[in-house]
Amino acid sequence: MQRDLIADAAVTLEGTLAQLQGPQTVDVLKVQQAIIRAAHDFMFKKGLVQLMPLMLSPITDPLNHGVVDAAISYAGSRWSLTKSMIFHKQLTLLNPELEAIYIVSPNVRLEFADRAYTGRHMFEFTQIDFEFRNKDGAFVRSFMEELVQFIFSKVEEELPEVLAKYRPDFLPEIGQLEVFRTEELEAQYGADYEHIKSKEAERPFWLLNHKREFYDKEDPAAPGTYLNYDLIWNEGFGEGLSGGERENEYHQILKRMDETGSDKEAFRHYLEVAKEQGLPYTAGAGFGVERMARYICRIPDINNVTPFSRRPGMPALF
Ligand code: ASN
Repeated sequence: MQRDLIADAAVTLEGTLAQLQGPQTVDVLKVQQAIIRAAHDFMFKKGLVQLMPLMLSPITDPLNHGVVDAAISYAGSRWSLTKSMIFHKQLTLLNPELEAIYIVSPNVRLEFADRAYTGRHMFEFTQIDFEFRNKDGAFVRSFMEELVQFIFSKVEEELPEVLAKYRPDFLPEIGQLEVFRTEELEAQYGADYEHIKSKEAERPFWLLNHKREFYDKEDPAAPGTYLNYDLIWNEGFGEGLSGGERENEYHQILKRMDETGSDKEAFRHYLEVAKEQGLPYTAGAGFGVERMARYICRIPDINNVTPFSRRPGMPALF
């Protein structure tokens, strides 16, 4: 996306204060609040138990792209700021009393400056992250469809004046979303398939099979493909959620770690649990709160969704 004046001015005190005090910021904050309240309500109704967020951990999400390492030494250990709580979700479900959990999870991902103007990246953000034991991807996708519909209905009911400003044509009906596969879209549209399809689509859609982190399960029926899924917002807003069924068998995790070049030593306790006790079979996903607010309010640059600039690779004053 193009650089815009407000965004560039955000590194000056004047620009920072303009964003902090602007009316759009208040609208967006109300939308985010409505999203989180509705998500809590929905999760409670569906019986998911809330886990408090952890900001520091000896292991965290390796992600499928490089970021600046955010780690500190403390108590004789090396701790990373959590990029997601993926492993904590899976480990928490070792407790036999828990079937499903969720977290309102602040994530720090110190992206490089090449992501400064994608419109979709901030170097810290919040995702609502959830995980089910003994459920598959199809279950998680229909859970998410119901959740998005519930959130959209609440936003429409509670904030009609905000929606009238940004989305007078209303939010789309969710129902059952169309499902595509990465390899199909790539064959049809070329390398930029996700962006092109996101711009063309009239409603959000699912995109299956990304080659990603070692924890997303490889399809045993079709090795080399993965049982994961992204929810892609239409109108060009792009990825809003990612999730998958998880690798839980020790040898398969090792194989996937070899393929992705992961640091086995850093994950030794996780691997020990997988080997000695066995990890539960789980599936889940997480969606970005700021990205959903950006979609609802049709804001081109996600850095205008926050009162405090968090643009990748760029300084901020507060
Ligand atoms: N929340 C995502 C998941 O459940 C992981 C992530 O944020 N990278 O798969």
